[in-house]
Amino acid sequence: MNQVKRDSVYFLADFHLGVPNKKASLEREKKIVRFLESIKDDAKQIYLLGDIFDLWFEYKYVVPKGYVRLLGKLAELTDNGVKIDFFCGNHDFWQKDYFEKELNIKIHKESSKIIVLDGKRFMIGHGDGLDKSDFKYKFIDFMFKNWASIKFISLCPTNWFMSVGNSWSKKSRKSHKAIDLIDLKEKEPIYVYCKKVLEKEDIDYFVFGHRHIVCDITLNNKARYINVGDWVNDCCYAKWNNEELIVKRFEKE
Ligand SMILES: [Mn+2]
Repeated sequence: MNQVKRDSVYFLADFHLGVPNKKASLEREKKIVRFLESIKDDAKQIYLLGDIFDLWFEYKYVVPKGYVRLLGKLAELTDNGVKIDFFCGNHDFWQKDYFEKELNIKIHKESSKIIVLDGKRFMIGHGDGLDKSDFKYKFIDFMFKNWASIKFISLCPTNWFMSVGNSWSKKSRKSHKAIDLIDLKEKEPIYVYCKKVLEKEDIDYFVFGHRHIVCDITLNNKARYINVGDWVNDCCYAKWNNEELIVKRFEKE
């Protein structure tokens, strides 16, 4: 058997599997699987930066239906030694231990984390809840993510919560659309956050999702803010090849 040399690190986000309907979601899922197949001999690490599912609420004994092609491919990758980390987004925050136990994928619930690759410092995460002074967001965040709410939801009938949850999730995406049209930079919350972090921290690359906008913005003489966009429209990803971080588009390169 040929020895494969895996040395690239990939970042991707916002697949939003499950919407807008089964057909479109399945098509997207197959495309993502083709992408994962294309990098399987090259990737040493994959960071999934959240909102992979449009709604994921995991119960003690039950997980949402569907997505078996993606789950199977992720299992194949980790079985073959590719490391995968999953940063929960605002749509798929309610993970328990299914991904860790079944797929050997590490789950992160923190809003961001600093990782070091080849001496470069990356701050990565989904991209929501970064600004701790945003009280409106913090309140909503608290309502849905605290232990008691999660326990309460898990005791509600599954069918009831999943249908309420799905319609909430659709609304949340619609509200996204309106703000996605704003100018980047000073009006872009993640950009503002990155600038603030740079006042205190030494970071080379900020990599986030959540905004459904692909961007690669220079922040100072070395730091960049990269948003990998979504797979509903953009199908982009960022690749670290040990020297540089490149943003690429799958099947349109
Ligand atoms: Mn999001």
